[in-house]
Amino acid sequence: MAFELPPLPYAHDALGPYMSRETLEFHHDKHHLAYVTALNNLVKDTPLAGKSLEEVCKASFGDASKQAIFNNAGQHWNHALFWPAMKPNGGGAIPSELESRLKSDFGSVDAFKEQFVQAGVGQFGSGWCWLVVDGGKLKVTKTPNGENPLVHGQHAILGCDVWEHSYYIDYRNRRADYLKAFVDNLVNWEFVAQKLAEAK
Ligand code: MN3
Repeated sequence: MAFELPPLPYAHDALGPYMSRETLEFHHDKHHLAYVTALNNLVKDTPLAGKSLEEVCKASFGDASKQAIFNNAGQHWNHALFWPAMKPNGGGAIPSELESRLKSDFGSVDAFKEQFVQAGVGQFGSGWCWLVVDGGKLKVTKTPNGENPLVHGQHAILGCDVWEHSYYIDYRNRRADYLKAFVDNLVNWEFVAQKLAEAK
């Protein structure tokens, strides 16, 4: 069974003005699709064909002969988490259990948001910033390129794409403004809370 591009869980123009229709048309319909297409071509007729996306990520990470497979598998996994973690009119009230976990592990919701934005700003070049469950605690991390928390044994519950293709149409070089809009106006906190529940 080949990997497939998951449909966006909202209309392309639903995230404006924080993420435009044009960005989603390029980012989801072209960039994400290209990772899926490349991944299917790369694993075809190899022992990795038919494996789950998680298995392909773990089996290819850190293996120089499988770098291209990992790049595309990692990016497919990362984007599949990214799209449902946003919603129209997002970034509002945080479900109470998640909110109390953010407060206990970061001091406050604002302190979490600041760490998350700083992780994204501080990722030199392309990559991702994450909210993960690691050893029972919530932590903020960042990874380069297509790398993800999955291959480090962490459970990602939120990730933000800081590749330029994710923000350059709408924010040009203002990565920090994009990250602030993400945490304040785009995040689907109900989805993040659901991912936290699954991490237990
Ligand atoms: Mn991307």
